[in-house]
This record gives sequence, C-alpha cells and structure tokens, in this order.
Amino acid sequence: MFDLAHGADSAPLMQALAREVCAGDRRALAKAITLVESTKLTHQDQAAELLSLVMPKTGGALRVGISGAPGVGKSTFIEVLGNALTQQGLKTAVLAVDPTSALSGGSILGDKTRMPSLAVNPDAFVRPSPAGSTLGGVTRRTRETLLLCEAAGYEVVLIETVGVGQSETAVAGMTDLFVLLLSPGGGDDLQGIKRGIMELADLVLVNKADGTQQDLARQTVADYRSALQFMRSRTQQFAPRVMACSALQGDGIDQVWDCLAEFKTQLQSSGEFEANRSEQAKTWMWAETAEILMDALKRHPKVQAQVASLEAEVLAGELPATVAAKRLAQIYQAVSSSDTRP
Ligand SMILES: Nc1nc2c(ncn2[C@@H]2O[C@H](COP(=O)(O)OP(=O)(O)OP(=O)(O)O)[C@@H](O)[C@H]2O)c(=O)[nH]1
Ligand SMILES: [Mg+2]
Repeated sequence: MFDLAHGADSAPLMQALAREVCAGDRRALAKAITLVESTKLTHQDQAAELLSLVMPKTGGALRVGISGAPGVGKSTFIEVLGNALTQQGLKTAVLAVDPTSALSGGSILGDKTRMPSLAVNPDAFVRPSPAGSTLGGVTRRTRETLLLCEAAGYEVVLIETVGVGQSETAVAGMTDLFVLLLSPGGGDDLQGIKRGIMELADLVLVNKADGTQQDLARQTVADYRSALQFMRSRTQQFAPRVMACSALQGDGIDQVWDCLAEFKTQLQSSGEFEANRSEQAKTWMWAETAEILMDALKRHPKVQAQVASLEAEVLAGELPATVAAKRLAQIYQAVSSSDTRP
C-alpha cells in the first residue's frame, strides 16, 4: 500500500494515515508502525513525513522502562499492571526492545500468549520488539513507535527489555522512569545485575513476593534499600525506592502505580521531567546523525574499496585502529567534499 512509484507524491497518503493514527485507529497505528520498522528507503522517507505530521500530538504519555533478568516476571507484571491501568481508564501501550530477536528469530513479546489478556484488551496495544541487527536500529524504531502510540492517545507506554547487555541503557534513554524487577534472595552477582543497571533504576521491585518466598522477599527489599543508600540517584527529586510485589497474585501493583504517578508529579513540578525529555531528544538527534553518517560512509564505493585491506591490517595487528579509522574518515571527507562541489 505504501509502495509508491518513484517520485510520486506520498503527502496525501501520509496526511490521511496521520489523521487516522491521531484519531486512535488501531489498524492505522499498526500500519504506521510497520512503516517505521521498514528498512526500505522509500518507507523511511514516508515514516519521517508521518512522524513530522503527528509530532504535535506526541509527548502525552508516561514512558516507563521495565527490565530484569530472564524469568523474573516482567511479562506477567506488565500484563497485570497494564490491565489495572486500563481499568482506571488509562490507555496503555506495551513495546519491547530486544536486540537478540535478530539472532534468535523470535522476540520476548512475540509469543502473545505470554500476555494473553492484555493482548485482547481493547484499551491496550501490545507490539513485539522490532527485529534488527543493531541495538541502535531496534532503539530507533522503538522510539518512533513510542511517538506514534502517544499520537494515538496512549497515556502510558511500558517498554519491556531483556536484562542483558546495553538494552537497559537504551531503554532508560527513552523513558521517564525505569523499573528494575528482581527475584527474592540473591545478591547482585547471583541475579546477574550489574551495578550500572541498579543506578538506572527509579524503582526496584522484588517480584514473586508470595507463598514461601514472602520472608525472603522482605529481606531482599531491606538489603536493596540499604544498598541503594550509597548509590547516586538518577534524578534530583526522587530517591529510588524498593518495594515488593507479586505479579502472579496482583499484590502490590496499585502501590507500584501510585509510586510512578508520584514520581511524575514531583518531577513535573520541579521541571526535571521536561528537562530530561529535552535532553533525551537532543541525545537522540546526535545518535541519529551518527547513524546516518556511518551508513553513508559504509556505503560509499571509495570507502568500500579500502575497508577490506584496512580491516585486515587492523586484525593482523599491523595498523592501529585509530589510524585506520582516520584513513576511512579522510577518504569519506575527500569524496563527500568533491560530491558537493558545483
Ligand atoms: N510465584 C510467582 N511466579 C511468578 C510471578 N511473576 C511471574 N511468575 C512466573 O515466573 C515465570 C516467568 O514469568 P515471565 O513473566 O514470563 O518472566 P519474564 O521476565 O517476562 O521472562 P523473559 O521474558 O523470558 O525474560 C512464569 O512461570 C510466571 O508465572 C510472581 O509474582 N510470583
Ligand atoms: Mg517476558
């Protein structure tokens, strides 16, 4: 449907799609996201046009990142929180950042049965992680999808990420607050949680605080509370909190939402909320710029002609990486300045 002949004017199509998205049409939203996720250059141009059109309608949602080790209960938690939010009348979207999806061929949210009731909830929108070979690519598409969801009227956007690698940092960079889920017991090492990830958390949740695990969960909460005292807070206004919950039984979920809402109010009144978003947008602009330039550089024939030999020399330890990088940049600078010469 979006495949227009080269040079054809896609503006009316994008204007219509933008109108439908902003009217909250789910099918239009799904279509718009497919466009944003497409790797085709024509689609990317159209997606950029669409995003510019919906931009004035974005920014209205509370953006929440949710992370934690595999199996800690992220999907169960998101499902129960999402349903609680829609019951309060808050339209909720669920996105995911899973850079491993390209390798494994599946994504953490690909199997909808893992959020069976949220997937059929008319006030919720569940979208699996886009596939991608780089975290940068996956992150970019998720950011754009987040904006589309806001334009479509979603008031809370929950972004699940796998608790591995750099994806937490990427998700923290696109959300207003970041929730880290832990299991009862175990220290940081046991749970595979790195200190850097603890520093991203505004709210640490000890999940599975039910059955025989309740006492252990209470102890874990106490342990993390004292550990967090010595850590730098991500925001000036809000010291990170530690709470227990049971996603399975739905215990403590209301308190979690109260905490998130309080966070939002406090940061908004101090101006830190908007300042954080502006800073994120600026960082995103530079990340995009770097990606566009890197792409253009890698695709240029003169650069391509040199890459193999430079890589081989670096691999063999004959050439310092910095020298090779400078040569590639110089080749690109030379060709791009001659390209623009009249
Ligand atoms: N007892 C108990 N079990 C839970 C709770 N929350 C989740 N589980 C169980 O833990 C298992 C993993 O839950 P998921 O929600 O799939 O965990 P996840 O973190 O999304 O897992 P990945 O997406 O694979 O990283 C399931 O068997 C859940 O039923 C809880 O609060 N209490
Ligand atoms: Mg999951």
